[in-house]
Amino acid sequence: MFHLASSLYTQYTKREQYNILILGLDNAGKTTFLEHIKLLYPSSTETNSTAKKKRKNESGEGIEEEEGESSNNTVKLLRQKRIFPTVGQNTTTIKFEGSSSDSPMSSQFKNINLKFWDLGGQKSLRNMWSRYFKQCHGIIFIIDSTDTQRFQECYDTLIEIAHDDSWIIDDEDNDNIDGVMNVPILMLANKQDLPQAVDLVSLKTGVFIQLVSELEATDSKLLPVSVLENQGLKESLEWLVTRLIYNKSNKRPEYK
Ligand SMILES: Nc1nc2c(ncn2[C@@H]2O[C@H](COP(=O)(O)OP(=O)(O)O)[C@@H](O)[C@H]2O)c(=O)[nH]1
Ligand SMILES: [Mg+2]
Repeated sequence: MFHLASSLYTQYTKREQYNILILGLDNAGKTTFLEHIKLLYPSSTETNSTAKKKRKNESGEGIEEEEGESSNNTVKLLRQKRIFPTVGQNTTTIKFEGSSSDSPMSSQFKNINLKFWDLGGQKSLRNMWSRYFKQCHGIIFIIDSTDTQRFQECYDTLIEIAHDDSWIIDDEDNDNIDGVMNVPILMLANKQDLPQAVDLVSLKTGVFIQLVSELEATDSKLLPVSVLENQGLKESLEWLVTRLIYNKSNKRPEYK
């Protein structure tokens, strides 16, 4: 009885927090994505070592920020930021809100925090990713739609993620003994603002044609976006949050 009462208390007084990994090859737009999310949801908090490093103004990592964050013009603000290749990780937590209160999902979108990890995408850093799989509730995989030379590498990297041994979890919280990736994966075909970007249909029928069957039962979606121009960002995030909520019984959120 006490247990039931305390879990009800937790559910109604605390926010659900979902951890999301932002993955993809280097130069795909992962850090730009995170920076734009921070501008779109100004309640964000940086909680990581990168932020401290940045304040100390050490070289080689992170973003230099400029004045004027209160403006609504997030595209312009984003362009003022200087984004360097990520060496460590950037972490940000936002209070998520649906874009429209008329949406049938809007009541479900209440009291949700999203914690993002932007991990370095260079080949040498990718073997670190799996350390985060057990704690994550969802994955955003960003693809540079103009980098046709590396589509195969994107595909191979996605398959490696899906078949990683870390998904084999057998403890009292999670019972995923069959080793299938048990979190939703949102693939973003980024840089659609550029004329040389490959469109969604060509992406789906090209190298990625096998992907859906390779991802097996995993909840997945491939959407076109321009992270820099704020095209498709809120819609993408809403898809992901809907799937995180749907997957709640598989992968419980943290309560904060
Ligand atoms: N044109 C265009 N450039 C983008 C977009 N997103 C990111 N970029 C650029 O791609 C480069 C790499 O971005 P970054 O976020 O550092 O990639 P990361 O290595 O995946 O973190 C930067 O020069 C960004 O300005 C986009 O949607 N459109
Ligand atoms: Mg980066």
